[in-house]
Amino acid sequence: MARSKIRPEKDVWDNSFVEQYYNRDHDIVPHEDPKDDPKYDEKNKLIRRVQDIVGTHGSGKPPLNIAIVGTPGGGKSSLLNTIFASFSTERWTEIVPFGSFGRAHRQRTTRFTSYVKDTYYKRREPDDYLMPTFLDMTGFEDDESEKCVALLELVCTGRIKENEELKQAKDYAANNGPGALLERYNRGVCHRPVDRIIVVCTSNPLVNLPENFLNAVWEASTKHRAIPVYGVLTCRDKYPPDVVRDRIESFRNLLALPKCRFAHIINYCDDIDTEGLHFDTTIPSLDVPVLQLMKQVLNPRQDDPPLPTPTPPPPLDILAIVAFIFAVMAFIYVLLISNR
Ligand SMILES: Nc1nc2c(ncn2[C@@H]2O[C@H](COP(=O)(O)OP(=O)(O)O)[C@@H](O)[C@H]2O)c(=O)[nH]1
Ligand SMILES: [Mg+2]
Repeated sequence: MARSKIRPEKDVWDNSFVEQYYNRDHDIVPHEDPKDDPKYDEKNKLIRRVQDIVGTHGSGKPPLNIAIVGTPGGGKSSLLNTIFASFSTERWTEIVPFGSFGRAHRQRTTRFTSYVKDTYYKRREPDDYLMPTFLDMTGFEDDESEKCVALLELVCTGRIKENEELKQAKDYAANNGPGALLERYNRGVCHRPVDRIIVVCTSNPLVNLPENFLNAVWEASTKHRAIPVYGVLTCRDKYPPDVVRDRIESFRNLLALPKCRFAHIINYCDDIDTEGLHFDTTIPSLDVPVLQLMKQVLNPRQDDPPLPTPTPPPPLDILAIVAFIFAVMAFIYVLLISNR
C-alpha cells in the first residue's frame, strides 16, 4: 500500500486507537488490590479474548513471532514488560532490562533476544495457550541506508540466530554491499520468520522521530511478503495526544498506520506509580489499552504460518492383505475339514 494513500480521519488525530481506554486526564491510580481498579473486569475479559484468538498447543500451530523495534530510549523494553504484566494475574516484573539508553551507554550491539511464553507468562494456573514469542531488537540507529534495510530483512526472514551480534553482517554489507549480504549471508540459518513488527517510539516532542529508521522498517516489511507493522508511541502520561498531535500524525504517516494498528500508551514506570505498588501487583488501567493493541496484533492473518499438513498413513501393503485373506481362508478350510 502506498503511504500517501493513508489519510487518517480527523478523530484519529484527537483520539489514538486506545484513547477511550484511558481516563480523560490519564490519572492512573495504582491500587494494592487490582480488583479495586476500575478496569479489573475489562482486563480479565480481554485476556480471555486474547487466549481465544491465539488458541492452544493442541491446534498444532507454532506461536507467532513478534519483533519489537525502535531506536534506543523509545520504550521498547518497557513496552515488553508492560505487555507481560498485562497478560499476568500476578505482578509487573522487570523481565526485559530497561532504561540503559543514556548517551554514555548507547546500545552499540545490534542483536535480538527472544522471549518465549515460559519466560514471561506468569499466571496462577498454568495453561496451554499459544502465547507469542517476542523479539527485543536492540542497537538499531536512525539509519535508512540500504544496509539497515538489509539487516532488518535478515532478521525478518529468520536468517539471524538469537543473540548473534549483527556486527559481522554489518561488516559484510560494508565490504560487499547490501545486495551481496542478502544474497550470501546465513542462507543455511532458518529460524521462524517474523510475523508482526511493532515499532516503538517515545512521544517526547524534544526527541526527533527517527524518520530514516521508520522508512527502513517500512521498506524491509514490504519487501518480500508484507509483514504487518504496528506502531506504539510511549510516555503518553507526559505527552498526551493534544500536546503531540503533529508527532502522532507524522509517526502514523511514516509507517502508513491505520487507526487499528496504532496505540499511544503509558508503560509501567516510576512516573506512574511513585510508591512502587506494581512490584507486587498489576495496574489494570495500564494493561487494558495494551491488551486492546495485542488483540489487534494477534488476530489471525492469511499469511500466518499454516497448520502442519498431517502425514498420510503408510499405504497398505497389497501383498500383506492378500496373505491375510489367504490365511483366513486356509483357517476356515482346516476347520471345515476337521469337522467332517
Ligand atoms: N513516564 C514514562 N516513562 C517511560 C514510558 N515508557 C518508557 N519510559 C522510560 O523511558 C526510558 C527508556 O525506556 P526503555 O524501555 O529502556 O527504552 P528502549 O531503549 O527502547 O528499550 C526508561 O527510563 C523508561 O522508564 C512511559 O510510558 N512513561
Ligand atoms: Mg531496551
